[in-house]
Amino acid sequence: MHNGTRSSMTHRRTSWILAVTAGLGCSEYKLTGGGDAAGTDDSGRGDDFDPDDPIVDACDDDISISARDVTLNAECDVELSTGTFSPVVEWNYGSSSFCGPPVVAQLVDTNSSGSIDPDDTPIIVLYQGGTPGFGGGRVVALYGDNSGVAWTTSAGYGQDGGFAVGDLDGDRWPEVVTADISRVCALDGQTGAERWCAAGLAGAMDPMGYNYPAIADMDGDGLAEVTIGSVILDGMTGALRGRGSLGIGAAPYEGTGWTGNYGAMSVPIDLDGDGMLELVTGNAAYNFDGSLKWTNGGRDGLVAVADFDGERAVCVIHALSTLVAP
Ligand SMILES: [Ca+2]
Ligand SMILES: [Ca+2]
Ligand SMILES: [Ca+2]
Ligand SMILES: [Ca+2]
Repeated sequence: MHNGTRSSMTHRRTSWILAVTAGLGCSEYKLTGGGDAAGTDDSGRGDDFDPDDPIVDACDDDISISARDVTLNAECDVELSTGTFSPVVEWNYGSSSFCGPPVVAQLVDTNSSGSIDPDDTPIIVLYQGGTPGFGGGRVVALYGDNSGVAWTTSAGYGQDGGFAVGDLDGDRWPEVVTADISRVCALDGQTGAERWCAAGLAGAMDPMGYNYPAIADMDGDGLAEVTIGSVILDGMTGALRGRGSLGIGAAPYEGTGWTGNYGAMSVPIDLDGDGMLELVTGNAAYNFDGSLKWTNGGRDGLVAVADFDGERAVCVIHALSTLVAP
């Protein structure tokens, strides 16, 4: 899977990780087409929260779950159907080991319209090379139609973690955010040119590189911020805007034979509907300046945030270990 002396360790760590976060761990894969490569995740809020509507609620700090009746939404019912799945490799790129999930987005004005639009060919962005646990992989942008490499960086920016894509400076051209083991960088989406790097983030990020940045307008001023672990960065410059003192959105490896934590996957979301997003980790939510909005006094963990019963009360779920019993 990986070259280097730490390959077996990383591989083994990953096997546990996949138990709870399928698709986020390492895999030696080939890129396959044939599907709708234009699917993109929207990191925007996309909710219908009304800041004037007091919503505030939170899940009980007690991690034990007490069951209660909720109305079943039958609109989402899908009848089970079975069949065969026979994927075909449409094209592939490279022969070296890749790690970390790629991202797909329209980054290059392939139809020469003068702007990024839905008809531009989606670009696949991934890390190539590098050293597991240390980063250093170059960033490669591939045309989704197999027409070649759009751009590649000469320097390394990550290896095991993920990317975030969004317009950081408001010029309507997207940037690509990378994450190494202690550094977050923004690259020009059209060329891969480095826009800025924020270094010195060790302790706020996964030391093995399993870091997943996000883009959000944390303070509602119309300008994007970048979040990673317990840190909030200015989207234009990478300057530190806030740094929390507790969790980073990482789950302990306990029970696996390994020590330490996996991941930095914090979630930017408006927990209380006041128009200001909080950065949520497994044991704390941080305000824009990094101060504590909330803490459960417990351990860190991987998190997901949702309103499960439609009562507009947001609940935070956190996994306290990378090991999940069958
Ligand atoms: Ca275009
Ligand atoms: Ca931009
Ligand atoms: Ca902002
Ligand atoms: Ca808020």
